[in-house]
Amino acid sequence: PRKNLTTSNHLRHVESMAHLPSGAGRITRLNALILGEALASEEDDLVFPSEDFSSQAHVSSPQKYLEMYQRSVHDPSGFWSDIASEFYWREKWGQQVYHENFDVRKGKIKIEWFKGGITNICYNCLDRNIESGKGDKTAIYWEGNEPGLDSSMTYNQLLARVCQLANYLKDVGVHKGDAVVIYLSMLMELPIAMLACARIGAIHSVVFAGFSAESLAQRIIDCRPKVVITCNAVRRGSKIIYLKEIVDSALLESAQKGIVTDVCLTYENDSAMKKEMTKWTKGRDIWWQDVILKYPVTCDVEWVDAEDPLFLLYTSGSTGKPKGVLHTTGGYMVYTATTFKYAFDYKPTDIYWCTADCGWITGHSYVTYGPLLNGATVVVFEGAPNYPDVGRCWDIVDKYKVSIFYTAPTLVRSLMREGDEHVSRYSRKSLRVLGSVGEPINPSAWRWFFNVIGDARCPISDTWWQTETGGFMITPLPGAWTQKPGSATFPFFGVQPVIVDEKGVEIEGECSGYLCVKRSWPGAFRTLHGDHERYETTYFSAFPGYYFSGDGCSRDKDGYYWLTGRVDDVINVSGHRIGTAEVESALVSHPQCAEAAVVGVEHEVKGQGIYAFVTLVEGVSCSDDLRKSLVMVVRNQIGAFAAPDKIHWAPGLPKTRSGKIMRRILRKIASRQLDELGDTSTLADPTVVDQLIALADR
Ligand code: 6R9
Repeated sequence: PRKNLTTSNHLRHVESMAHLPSGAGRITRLNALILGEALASEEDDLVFPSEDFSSQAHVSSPQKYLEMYQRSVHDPSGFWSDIASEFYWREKWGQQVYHENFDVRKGKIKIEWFKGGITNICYNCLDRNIESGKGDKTAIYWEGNEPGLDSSMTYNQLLARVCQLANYLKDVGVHKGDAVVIYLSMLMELPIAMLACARIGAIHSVVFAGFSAESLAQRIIDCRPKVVITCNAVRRGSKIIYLKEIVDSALLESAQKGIVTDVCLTYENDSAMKKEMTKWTKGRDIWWQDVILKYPVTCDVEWVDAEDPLFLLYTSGSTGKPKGVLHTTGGYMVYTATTFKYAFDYKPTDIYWCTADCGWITGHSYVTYGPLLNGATVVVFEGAPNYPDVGRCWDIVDKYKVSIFYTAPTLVRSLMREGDEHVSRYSRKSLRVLGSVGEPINPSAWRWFFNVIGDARCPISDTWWQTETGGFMITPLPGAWTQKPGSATFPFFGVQPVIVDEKGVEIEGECSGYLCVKRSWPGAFRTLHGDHERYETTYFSAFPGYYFSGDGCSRDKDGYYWLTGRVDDVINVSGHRIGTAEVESALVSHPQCAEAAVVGVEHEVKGQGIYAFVTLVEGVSCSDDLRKSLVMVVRNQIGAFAAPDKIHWAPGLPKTRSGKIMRRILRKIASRQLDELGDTSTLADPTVVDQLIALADR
């Protein structure tokens, strides 16, 4: 049942959407809906914002969006300078607001925004908000893994804590441009550490605390940090994870490769583990609590150029080596702040909770920077959403009166399976806006999120974006227009998405193809650390003239965008990007594995699951123990979240005569779509396909 559906609402939106520009929201066939007839397809399933919501929204109608959108693409300099001027700049940027070369055929890819502008993002998050009277406002509510364990911090207190750490980092020799690796769970100290680095112009590289020692070592070797920040252990659900031990092995491994880290600053998380129990390397390891409190609570800001690097965040690509995505300061600041404000219709009275971990881009842009730049109150949650029970999220929502709740489809699906009663026993009255990120949200999960969690009251911002884009690219603006469950709707200000065919030719109107972006936007990444060439070949060479996202996409008759998932060798498991090549190289490092090929398969909760075809070394036979030990290798080399869901024993793999594995066939076998295998005659040995099918359920 569609609530909030009134004829007057309908007509208002239909009329106004009809004026959207080409590609953006032209509604033509609404008669069926207006007459209340059955919906022909998902594309015709519409959810209308309520008058109440729209009338108070920052962007209250399609026309308002259109005016702003058109200005943002016709006059990007004017549009973004006006917004940037709301921040503090020590010195204003130069004559040219932005500079871009998006076309490999015209030379080196280069993106610059606000070059010459001198600023500091930590100053803009904290000092600027304090100066405007928000010093006593709560910046962070921290909720621990165990219910009842919590704390909070005002903007004044947060600034003091950030300054103490910043002073310490300077004292141990961290200078502007130096890297600092942060390997922490969702403690208050994680955003504090990010902000402290930003304050002194150091480049932070947060590594998700679910990554293994080997993955951490790989990242340490790549960015050579002066300091690694961690804690001794964390509780997550009913488990304890010994982070410091993982860091110890990573530091050992990187030292063996000649990369020595001088300082390992360790926070004593005494709710998980006592100091005395922690293994210690004298001279290198320092307890956070022993040193930080001695430092002054004020710290001068290192003023940096808008184009000075802010952080590196590693992400999976289609080769085994993770890519160090580099974001710079000024454009990222303006972009995350603006997207946060509009896509969540943020108001100063909101309490905002994003369930993402700061180890991923969502935690960078929308736990730390975007919200704090807006002076928002943010909930930081250490624990697991199903601990001690599956009602925990709504318990937290009620406890802090959360009004904006931003999460991933995988969590929505997993809670949906548990039943509505775990939701309905909580009030959730404070909720106003919901958000989704990480993977496409299927319409049924969208409906459940909307009807059950949000009581059919709260618009859902299904935000499509990537580590590389820094902030939202295609997203609903709550209240501005009609939503379609499962569609990310329309581009954000300044974003010009295009859909191209295999030849890189732009397709207009209703179509599907590869999602690219035509022009730069302030939050775009500027390079891959130490490998500008890979940046150009991965993102700008597939379809010259465009940034290629790696995602497939379609645009419907009304101009709505529908993301369909990765088209490269990347699997999206619970919203985490995992390169098939990384999993394969972990598997083949097992002494009994001769060859491996990994594909993604549909998974009810995780979105995609990891399905591995494994060929064993001559003479080795398959067994359950071997299966377990193969999974173990992946857990140890990448992290538990990358563990294969299925190991399929493969006497051989389908290969072309030139030796290329035909993944298309493997995907069909993995999803048991055996009548859709297609042409197998070009295979070097077509009989392997039958052998694989025969072994499918062994
Ligand atoms: C923010 C983030 C990026 C990939 C991206 C796409 C998928 C993210 C999505 C979505 C459909 C959405 N993705 N949000 N697909 N609808 N709302 O997740 O960054 O970890 O770099 O992943 O995630 O496939 O290409 P990242």
